[in-house]
Amino acid sequence: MAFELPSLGYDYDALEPNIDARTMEIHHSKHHQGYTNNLNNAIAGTDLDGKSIEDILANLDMNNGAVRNNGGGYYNHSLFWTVMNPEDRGYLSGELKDAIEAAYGSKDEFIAAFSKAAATRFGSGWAWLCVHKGGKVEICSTPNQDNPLMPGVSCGGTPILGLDVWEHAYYLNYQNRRPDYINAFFNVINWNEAERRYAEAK
Ligand code: MN3
Repeated sequence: MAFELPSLGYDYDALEPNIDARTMEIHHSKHHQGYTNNLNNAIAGTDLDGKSIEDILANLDMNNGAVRNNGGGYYNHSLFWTVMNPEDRGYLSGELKDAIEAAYGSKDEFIAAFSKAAATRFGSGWAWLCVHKGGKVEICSTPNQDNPLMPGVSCGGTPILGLDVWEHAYYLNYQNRRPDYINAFFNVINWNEAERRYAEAK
């Protein structure tokens, strides 16, 4: 059974002015579609065909570049669209708020640490907030389309918030101003979804 490009769940222009419609359209319909197609091609006829994406990534042969890059790309973007929401953003609350304050002191200090991880990722990659079994949260970042579900990658744990810092995610609107794009991301985070993922993964 082939993977399918998930719907955004909102319009391409819904995150304006924080993320522009043209960027969202290309990012979803071209980049994410490409990772999806290439992942399907890479697993067709192999024993990975029919497995969940989480299972494929957790048991990944890191030397399998096609599945590593495209499986990561498929998973990472699928998560990314859900942790942004134009209408029902919610706010940091509940158990996730407690876990973030335990690890980073305050929401503002968490935002500063996450922003630094995103800003200092050299080249292309992602910044993540992950949860470990037991509920401890940790910020980390990965190069390219790697993610913490993959064996031996970065901080491990389950990602519950992710920010794409590839240039294709922001260059049309922000050019080389990655920090401005990172700041804008905090205007559109769907905290309800992050909290749901936290409760599921802890
Ligand atoms: Mn991307």
